[in-house]
Amino acid sequence: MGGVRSHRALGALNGVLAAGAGLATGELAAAPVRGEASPVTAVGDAVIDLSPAAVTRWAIEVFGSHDKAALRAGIVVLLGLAAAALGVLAARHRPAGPAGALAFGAVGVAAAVTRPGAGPADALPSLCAAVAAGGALALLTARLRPAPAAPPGAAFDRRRFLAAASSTAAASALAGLLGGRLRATGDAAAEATRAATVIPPADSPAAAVPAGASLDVEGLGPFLTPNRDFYRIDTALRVPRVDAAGWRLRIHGLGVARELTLGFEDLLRRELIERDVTLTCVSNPVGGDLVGNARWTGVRLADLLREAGVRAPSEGGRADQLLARSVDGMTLGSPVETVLDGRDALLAVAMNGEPLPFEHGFPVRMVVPGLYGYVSACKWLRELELTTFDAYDAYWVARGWAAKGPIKTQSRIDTPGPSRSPRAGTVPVAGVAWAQHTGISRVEVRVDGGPWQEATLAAQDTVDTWRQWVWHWEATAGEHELQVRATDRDGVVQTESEAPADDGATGRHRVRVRVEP
Ligand SMILES: Nc1nc2c(c(=O)[nH]1)N[C@H]1C(S)=C(S)[C@@H](COP(=O)(O)O)O[C@H]1N2
Ligand SMILES: [Mo]
Repeated sequence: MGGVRSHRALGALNGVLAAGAGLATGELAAAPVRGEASPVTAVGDAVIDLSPAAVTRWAIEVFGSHDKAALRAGIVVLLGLAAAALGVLAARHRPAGPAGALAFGAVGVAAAVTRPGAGPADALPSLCAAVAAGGALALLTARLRPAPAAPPGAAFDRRRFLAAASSTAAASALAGLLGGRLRATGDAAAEATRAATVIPPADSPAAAVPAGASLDVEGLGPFLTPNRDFYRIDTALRVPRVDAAGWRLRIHGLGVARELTLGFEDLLRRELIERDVTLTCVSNPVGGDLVGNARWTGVRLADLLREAGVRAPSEGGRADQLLARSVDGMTLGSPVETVLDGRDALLAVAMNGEPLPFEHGFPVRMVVPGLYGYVSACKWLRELELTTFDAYDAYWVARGWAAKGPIKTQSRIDTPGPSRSPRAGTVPVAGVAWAQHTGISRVEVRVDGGPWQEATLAAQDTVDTWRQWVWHWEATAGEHELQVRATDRDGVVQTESEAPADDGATGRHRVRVRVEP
């Protein structure tokens, strides 16, 4: 009986080894095609696209900026389990091995060729992966049987099996390493264009951040979020590495009198403005950290649209939606009226004084003060199409999110938190509040549901940025609940009703704090 069980375990091992061979071959074969065609990336991207909104929402909430790594790991684990089962099956019914490998390959091919910008060549990596996995499984399964010349009733040859298993593993490791090396070389070309990019000084620089905009309170982040700490939300399993030299932006569509096509250098030669804008994700839960503030440099989007002959709906223009498309097929739609209303909507080329990091959209992204990222902040931009909200639902809108996404007034307590227990006495309670393009006029804090107490506001940079605040609490020992609310410069108080709405979460941030005697 032990023989049967160990045979089963070896079958499972075969499946896992064959899957490894397939994945490594897929990575290697993707190198000359394109990164997006690698089976795991293509299937992962397709899973993201096909997932119901509730699932992606959950993934962003649970994994935040690590949702991609979690998905990749999930796919590999699931594939490993399925491959182990296939290996066990193949040990009994040999044809099941190649048949199963082909089935997995078909899923990879289907995912890869339906990705935005895919060509027929995108099918190759998954095909190669299927052939490698099927071949490896057939070979390893055969080794679980007695050698052809063995006397009848002989057990299988352990030594021959181990030799086949270890050479499969070694060949996979080699193919994987080579694939990784080739990909690094391809990325290096895009990295070189980014490294060579010199952003000219802005014609309209941002005013210096007022000295009083940053409060010196421990636990409060910097006023400008460093690029490496800036939150990242997108559906790209593999960050696009766009070569700026070949990049083009096309502006066309409804009501466009003169179509425009611009290269990266064309943008850099135009009038550049520099502005501080706080970006926020619609998925940011109350108290969450999917919000960041940066100094962006770029071209005024309104200038380009006017040049193309675009008019706002209030001026008789026919298009009410500006649809941005990225190189990875994402679509984001902003109201034309908002983009042309005089605010500093940008095609940004720099973030905090350096070319956009690849993760944040190199070479060019959109930034519109006052709109959530999913309806404005297109990264790796390649096309701007003028259309209507009736005619086209952008990516997230088609998945149940609101078509229009003005940012809701919010406030957050950054210190103290559940993880730091202050001592009784004067405790600074501090955080940030934002109401982009309107500005913050007041922040209040209360303890244990008591009366609202006015916090001290840090100096305002611009109405498009968040504002830090601090309140000095005479804390007594014990468990307490702190709560915060902000008021915008129109006098509107941040709503109390708690809703994880499809147009941005509302409610007030509460923090439980244990004060030590
Ligand atoms: N191409 C592309 N652009 C995108 C997205 C995306 O998935 N793909 N996500 C949007 C969303 S939902 C947000 S909140 C912002 C986040 O920008 P960041 O990652 O630079 O913080 O990018 C926006 N731009
Ligand atoms: Mo977002």
